[in-house]
This record gives sequence, structure tokens and C-alpha cells, in this order.
Amino acid sequence: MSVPAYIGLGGNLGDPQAQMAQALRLLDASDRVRVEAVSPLYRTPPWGKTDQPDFLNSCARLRTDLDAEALLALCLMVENRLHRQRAERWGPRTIDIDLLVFGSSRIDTPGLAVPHPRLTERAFVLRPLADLDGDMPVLGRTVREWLADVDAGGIRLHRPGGDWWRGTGDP
Ligand code: GSY
Repeated sequence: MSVPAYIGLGGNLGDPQAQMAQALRLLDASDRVRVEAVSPLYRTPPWGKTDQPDFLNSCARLRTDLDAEALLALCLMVENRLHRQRAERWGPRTIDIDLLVFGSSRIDTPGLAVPHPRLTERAFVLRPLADLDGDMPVLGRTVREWLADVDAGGIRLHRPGGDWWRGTGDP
């Protein structure tokens, strides 16, 4: 388990908190991945297409011995297992899992770009990511520095702490 990897989770259809919690439990149940830390859960105004419900968003730091492509494939499997629904590109969705950062890797292939190219402009990612590792350098600045440059005004704390995703039942 050597590489720290950061993912962003979000959703605004159905029961996003339950879907994100189950996604984290499914990832943690893999013997190749450990969920090391999870940010608080935030209610965030929609970004991009604004005439849709608020999202819930969070970030998590994982440890994995998978490579970035395999971790992304696992995240997509988890989304599919949770019956992800998404009708339009920037529209509402039940669950979204984005691979944000994978160690110090910079990858830019047709299927995968890390660090995530829109990370530095999205307050709904930077706010929870700063809770996990505000001093982490990403694309030349720290997460906290990027956060200071975006409008995070509409973001509200929904569930404090890093344990909101832990359940008692099956993953
Ligand atoms: O992958 C991002 C999905 N998404 C979100 C989101 O997760 N949160 C907010 N607040 N707005 C969003 N717009 C899109 S697309």
C-alpha cells in the first residue's frame, strides 16, 4: 500500500450521502485499497449547469498498490455497482467519483488526466481537499492557495468529521 491517492465524491440525486458512504465502504473492502481519511461532507451549489439541485461533496485520501488506471477502473466499477444515473454531461447524478491526485504522478492520456484538470477551479473539490491536506502541492500551488482564489461562499457543512461514511452493515 504505497501510493496516496485522492478522490472526490459527489451526487445530487436519490440519497447522495448513502451512495457516497457505500462507495467508500466498497473501495475500502478491496484488498488493494485502504480508505485512510475522509473529509467532512459539504452541501455545495451546482457548478457548471446551475439549474439543478445542490450537491453533497466530499474527498477521501486512499492508499493503494494499484496503478492509477486500475484505481480509476475500480472507481468506475463502484459507480456502476451503485447504479450510477446521469442523463447529461454536467447534469444531475446519483454518484460521481473522480480521481483527483495520484501520488506525484502527472498523467494525461485519453482516458485519464491526473491531477484532475478542473480541480483548481472547483470550490466543491478544494474545500474538502483542504480539510484533508491543505498543504499538499498540486499543479504548482498548495490546495489552500488554490482554495483562496475560488468562491467557496455557498458551501455549507452538512456532516462534520471524517466518520460519516462508516456503517455497520455490509459494504
Ligand atoms: O464531477 C463533478 C460533478 N459535478 C458537481 C459536483 O460534484 N458538485 C457541484 N457542486 N457541482 C457539480 N457540477 C458537476 S458536473
